[in-house]
Amino acid sequence: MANLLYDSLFGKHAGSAAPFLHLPDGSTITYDAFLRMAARMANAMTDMGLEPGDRVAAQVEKSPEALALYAACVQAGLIFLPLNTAYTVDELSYFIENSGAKLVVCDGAKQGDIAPMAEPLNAQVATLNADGSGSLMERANAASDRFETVSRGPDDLAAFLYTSGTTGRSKGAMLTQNNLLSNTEVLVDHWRFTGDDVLLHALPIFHTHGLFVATNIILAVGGAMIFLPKFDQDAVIDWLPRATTMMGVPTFYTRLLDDARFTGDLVAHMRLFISGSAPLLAETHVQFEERTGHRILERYGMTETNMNTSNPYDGERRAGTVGFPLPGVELKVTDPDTGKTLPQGEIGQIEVRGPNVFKGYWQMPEKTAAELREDGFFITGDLGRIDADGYVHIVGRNKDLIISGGYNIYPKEIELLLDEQPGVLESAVIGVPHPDFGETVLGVIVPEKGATPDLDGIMEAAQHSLARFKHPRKLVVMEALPRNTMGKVQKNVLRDEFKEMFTPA
Ligand code: MLC
Ligand code: AMP
Repeated sequence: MANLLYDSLFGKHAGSAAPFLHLPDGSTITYDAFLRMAARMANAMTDMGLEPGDRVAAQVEKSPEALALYAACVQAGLIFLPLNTAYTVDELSYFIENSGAKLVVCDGAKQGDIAPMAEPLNAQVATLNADGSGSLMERANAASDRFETVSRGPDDLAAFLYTSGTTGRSKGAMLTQNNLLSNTEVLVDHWRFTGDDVLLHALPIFHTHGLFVATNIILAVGGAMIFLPKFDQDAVIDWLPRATTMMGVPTFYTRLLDDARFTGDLVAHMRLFISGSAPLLAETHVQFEERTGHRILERYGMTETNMNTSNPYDGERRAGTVGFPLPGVELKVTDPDTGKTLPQGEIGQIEVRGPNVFKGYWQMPEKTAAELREDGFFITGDLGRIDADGYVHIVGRNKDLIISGGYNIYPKEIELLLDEQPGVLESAVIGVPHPDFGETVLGVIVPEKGATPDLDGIMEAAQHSLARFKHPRKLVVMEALPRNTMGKVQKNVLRDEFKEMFTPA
């Protein structure tokens, strides 16, 4: 048996001197060098006693070595579990425990905090720093650059990506080799990627967008990536002339449009700009076309499903829509109460089915059953409609979720923390419009009778427990939360009341 994901993305480039990664210092890593580095890492992990099916949790800065760790896991049949570098040690301990990770790879600076937490969970710890140094690479450098690829079937798991839930507990979305590969193949075709493409990669590599959509596509076609550690406006503008394509969250595009150096001339040679992970405002789409002559191609995806829909490559890329279901993906809009398909044009919940849809949540059969129907349709939690021409519009969310700069934030997790703070009776966390991040977090606090909660102290508590991007940008105090007759907090009323807090009219 082969290892289809490894063979299709990585193995076929063995020995190739073609450039894979262009780095900010002007150096280039070829496919061959990258694959040999990955093989060494696969050997290092196998030598540490890891076996196919074991989970490898990685909280590491973006670097060629970090990407090679993904390749090494695929080659060795290990399940790759990338984690946001912003997560605190508190957050991390849950992922390690829940996934049963056998190895945690982290930055050397965090080893002192992570090792004592990992040890009782029987997880080994190895380090990988932003500059590619660390104990994992020491082991790898001493190992052979040949590794016998472990056989894997299409239904075997390739990765766990954690996504938060409405109850505040994160769920590990189990993605199979075929989930990833089938989606990559469709996207390569749909977006016309070839080996001549050079993708400007400024996204993080711990999420679907930067890891699977961007990287897998380039690997599949043998193209190259300009691999920037993060979205740095100056670096992006410097490197754009050498790219053919770019993928980003809407914040990338609004930031570029705010920069006078971002002109039509700078990007006249570009083939394609793609946006996703959060809604792209129609006005951004229009402004972008006016400035550059390019129409951003917007697509819609999720951690659990990879990409579901896309605007067309040829044909009209319609602003404010996410285009059509991708080949092989079925999409329907249903009544949230009955699950029945609604007539075209009506707003309902979006459900999708296809080879892209994940296998379920790790060790959470009830949560899986609640969202993944027996017939294979996944209930996305997004609300949308299909217009007369078949374009899908996302009009809202049926889930209590905030998307800030492309990062998902589940209010419940923050509310649980706020509710525990001294003097706080209850709280509500909402997303309000933000000019840079699209939406941002606002915490509404109701004090206990006679109490005056210490708002600075509360923010400090958030800093300790929660990743920076989840921190409320502001806390406001109210006497009571608005509730409906059933006693449910009316977040829509709060959202309306505070909608101009960061974007005054
Ligand atoms: C950083 N900060 C954020 C933030 N990113 N706060 C809220 N939301 C975010 N997204 C914090 C920083 O820690 C910093 O804290 C402060 O906000 C300002 O930082 P910045 O320098 O302006 O931010 P920057 O580092 O430039 O990051 C912004 C960003 C980044 C938009 C470039 O967040 C990003 O790359 N987002 C992409 C996320 C992504 O890839 N999503 C895909 C998910 S997959 P301080 O301490 O300085 O105040 C998915 C499926 C699909 O959704 O369909 O694709
Ligand atoms: P994640 O769980 O991080 O993968 O985020 C998935 C969610 O991001 C989806 O359920 C949508 O709510 C949102 N999303 C992704 N792409 C788009 C888009 N193009 N427009 C609007 N929302 C999007």
